[in-house]
Amino acid sequence: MKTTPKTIFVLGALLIIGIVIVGVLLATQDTDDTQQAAPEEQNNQQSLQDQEPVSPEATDQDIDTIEIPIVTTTVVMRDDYYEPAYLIMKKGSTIIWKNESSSDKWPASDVHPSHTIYPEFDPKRPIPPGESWSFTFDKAGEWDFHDHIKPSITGNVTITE
Ligand SMILES: [Cu+2]
Repeated sequence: MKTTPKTIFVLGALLIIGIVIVGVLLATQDTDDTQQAAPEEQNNQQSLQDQEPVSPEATDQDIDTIEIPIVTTTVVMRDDYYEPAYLIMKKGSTIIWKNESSSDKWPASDVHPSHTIYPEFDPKRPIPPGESWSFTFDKAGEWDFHDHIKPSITGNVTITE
């Protein structure tokens, strides 16, 4: 093809027509809802992908915010230990102290022998083998306890608000 002014004119006209067609197509796409939604979807997918690496942290936060329920649970009093000896419960929860040992038991709040830290947390009598004593914790705090007859047996109950 010879490079004549006519050829340049034709090529220029084709170029202008091409630019106009591309411009019209782009303008049509901009007003098309489905085409506008696509970038948002990609953004959402991108943000979900961005969140994946932090999901373990989110799980930790979930664990931190798990609500401790109000429960009634049993602490078995063995000859030389509590089972379990450490508990975490919500205020209003109840412990049933069950004596499955061979001798009298007397679970009570520290401090031995006065039990003044949580005075109500004290049956004020021995619990014979095979019997139980229930106590409902209505005060939040960390309460150490012991066996009043054998004070070397100890435990702790944490009561949350
Ligand atoms: Cu005591």
